[in-house]
Amino acid sequence: MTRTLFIGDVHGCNDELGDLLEAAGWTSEDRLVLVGDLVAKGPDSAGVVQRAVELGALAVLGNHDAHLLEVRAGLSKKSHHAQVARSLTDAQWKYLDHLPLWLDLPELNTLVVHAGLVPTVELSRQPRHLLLNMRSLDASGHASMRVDGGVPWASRWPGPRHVVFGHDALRGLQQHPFATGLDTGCVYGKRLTGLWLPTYELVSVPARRVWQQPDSG
Ligand SMILES: [Mn+2]
Repeated sequence: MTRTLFIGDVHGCNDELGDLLEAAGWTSEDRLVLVGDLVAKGPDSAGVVQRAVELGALAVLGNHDAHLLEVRAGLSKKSHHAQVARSLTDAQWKYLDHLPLWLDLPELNTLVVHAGLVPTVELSRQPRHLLLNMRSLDASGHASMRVDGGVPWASRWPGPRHVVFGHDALRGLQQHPFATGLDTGCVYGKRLTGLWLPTYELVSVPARRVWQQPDSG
């Protein structure tokens, strides 16, 4: 079976992405899947998207990728994202334009989403803003973007499909029976993490520096 390497939130950390591909022993015979938030916060968003284009990587849309598309559409004016928007080529925009909210990889019995899935809701009815932003389920089972006052949504995901996701750098690596969270805060100076399927082998590399302070949005 084709090996597939899933990689957590890159956030413009293109050098670390290269480091991780090398450390993992990824080759062009393998498949590559990015769990969203390719862009923003880090030093080289355009470089990350360019690498994704060139390597034929699959990816899902993250909240920051979505925000960048909104900036281009004139729906948002966040200055950092506007700066990133000016750096992208037409081919790179086209790649971001086509990112799905989730990926279904039946041959691996796996789903990929940026932030989370509400366990009680069927896939086609999952609200977009939750797919892009949720982190927890509160005591009543309602989805929440917060990390306090609730449990990680993935700890309640019943399977049988395994879900690979990102977005929750505060909690870091999450390994639940039917879900793996891969955002280990590279852009905050921590690590960039990958997961090989079907073996479930983890690989990670350190950030080259702190690119952004965690509380700065
Ligand atoms: Mn995110």
